[in-house]
Amino acid sequence: MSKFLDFVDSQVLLLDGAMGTQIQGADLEVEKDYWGQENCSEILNLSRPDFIRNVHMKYFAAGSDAVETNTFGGSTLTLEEFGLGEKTIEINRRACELAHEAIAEFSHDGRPRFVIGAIGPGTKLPSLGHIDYDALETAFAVQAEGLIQGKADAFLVETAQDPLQVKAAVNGAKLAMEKSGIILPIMVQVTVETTGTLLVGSDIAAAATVIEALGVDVMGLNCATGPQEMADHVRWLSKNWPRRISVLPNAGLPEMHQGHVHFPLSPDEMARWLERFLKEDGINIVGGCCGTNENHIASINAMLERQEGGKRRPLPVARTHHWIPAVASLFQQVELRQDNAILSIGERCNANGSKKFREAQDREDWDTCLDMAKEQIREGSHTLDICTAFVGRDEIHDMSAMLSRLRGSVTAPLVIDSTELPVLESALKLYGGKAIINSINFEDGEEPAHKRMKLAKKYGAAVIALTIDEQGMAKDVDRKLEIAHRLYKFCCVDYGLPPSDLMIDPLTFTICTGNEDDRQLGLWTLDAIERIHKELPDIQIILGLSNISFGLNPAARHVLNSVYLDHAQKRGMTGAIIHVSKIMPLHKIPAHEVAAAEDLIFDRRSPKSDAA
Ligand code: THG
Repeated sequence: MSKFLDFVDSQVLLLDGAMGTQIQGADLEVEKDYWGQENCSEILNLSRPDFIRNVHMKYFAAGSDAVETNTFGGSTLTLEEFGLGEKTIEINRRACELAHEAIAEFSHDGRPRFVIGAIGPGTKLPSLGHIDYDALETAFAVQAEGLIQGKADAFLVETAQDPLQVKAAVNGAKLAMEKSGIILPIMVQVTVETTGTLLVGSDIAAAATVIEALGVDVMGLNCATGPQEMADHVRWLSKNWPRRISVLPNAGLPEMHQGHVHFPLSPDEMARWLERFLKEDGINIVGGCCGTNENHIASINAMLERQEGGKRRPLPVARTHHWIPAVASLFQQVELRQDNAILSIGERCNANGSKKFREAQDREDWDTCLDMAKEQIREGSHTLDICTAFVGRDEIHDMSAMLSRLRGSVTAPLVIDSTELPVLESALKLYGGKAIINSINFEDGEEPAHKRMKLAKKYGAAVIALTIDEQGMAKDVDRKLEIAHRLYKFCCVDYGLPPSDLMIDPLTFTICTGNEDDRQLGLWTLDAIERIHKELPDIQIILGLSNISFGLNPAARHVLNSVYLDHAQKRGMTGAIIHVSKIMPLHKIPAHEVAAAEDLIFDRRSPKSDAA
């Protein structure tokens, strides 16, 4: 593991205060110091290295264990706004060097000190359609390359307002690490506004769900508000987030004083709040954002030293957390295991599963498609399956049209249903939530499954996996089990997908063909569900429920679907692709209809059942 993470695990780490506050308080000249570009602080790394180095030294002198590089606006895209895109690597490398030079000035005391490569959000948010994913990822990759060249000890993706931007920044950093062969820890800090959500509307649980799936080392909060307004979100992280936590508040909520922005919290007030987070919430990294300066950091440092009565930093306070496996939309988290219920996946936004959807899609009546999505949520769908595969139409175009509308207007997480890899990837690039990929299988061997798992890991998605292999769809119980175990090994052992994010679909076929060979298919699927649940208790098990009843009239389908769902759930199924409003509780179905459905399901033949 890295020296930086070793430090964080053995003692609370003090980061620095704001760079912006220091820059604003200085007497800098637009032409000379900013080369005529007053809003580009990153120029100072080249034009006034003495000034930036000195800011870092002030923070180290105040007690910081680490400082953030002056690279908040250092992605190629942001620098391009000032005609400096070409200098991205140089600016980021130089910024790190300045922080290292400041550290060198303190080498006499032998204390470890770190350089944290700051990566701000830029000015364009992908979930709002300002910029596309690829352009953003590339811009962050170049910035990260510069930070690596300057020998940053970790990346800090900070002041994040859009989870999709976080994905681009984290993946950009990973690309740069792959290119250089150097692995650094990644921290992500989100900015929760006074509204209680990120700018694009994500609550802390939604943001954490997305960020956890990216495999970062630290999650935290910075900017927008003071510590008081952050307290609920810090508490949420403390109780839920499975890894390390950082908290860098502003010095209170900004106030306007005679045309000037003023941050009200004194250094001591700031230190008291952080002490509370330290003791009550077990946070690992502290520091300050807007309005904090070296006096705030000195106060926080004194507070840390008081904890152990000496010069030693305190250990992070142990906390117990409970991470709940979930997926997320841009707005909220949805747990993959529902209490006494299945995770319902709305089936109707599917070109093959609904005539109404197919026709609306064909005339590009996206409002109607969107209404069908919203209606399913009103009816109680927890998530929505989206499939735009339609012969003669461009599936990527249609999926993108749907996703770019759904992502900002439905609160349910999305299930991307496509057999085409490029369709899956283009959808994931549009989606700021944690999606579910539907699906992978081994029909054409492992190569297609490898490609899909790489997407799942890169964009942080859960995965539906079908019990289909090179020999075809598994029908009997043993074959379903054999493929389920192979899928588990492939996804969870080889790719490290959390078992709770693997949703195995043991596939049910219609039992209503009248063919002798098909009568037991539903029964075998129930037995397979029970055994998979027993042998792989942590994974999810789902079905496309309506398949069971193809061929019957609609009223009979609703009964059979409802009865089958009840049995499957009792055997251990955790989710299903369904038409929620057509599912009836069993006590509302006449007993003889339930019995007839069960005769079909369990292949009990009698004159009565053949009449059903
Ligand atoms: N497993 C997984 N994904 C899946 C399936 C599965 N995705 C597609 C499908 N199967 C699940 N979705 C549906 C959607 C609709 C219907 C069946 C399965 C359905 N529709 C009616 C019909 O075709 O008769 C309604 C038609 C209409 O409204 O026009 O039955 O198994 N992982």
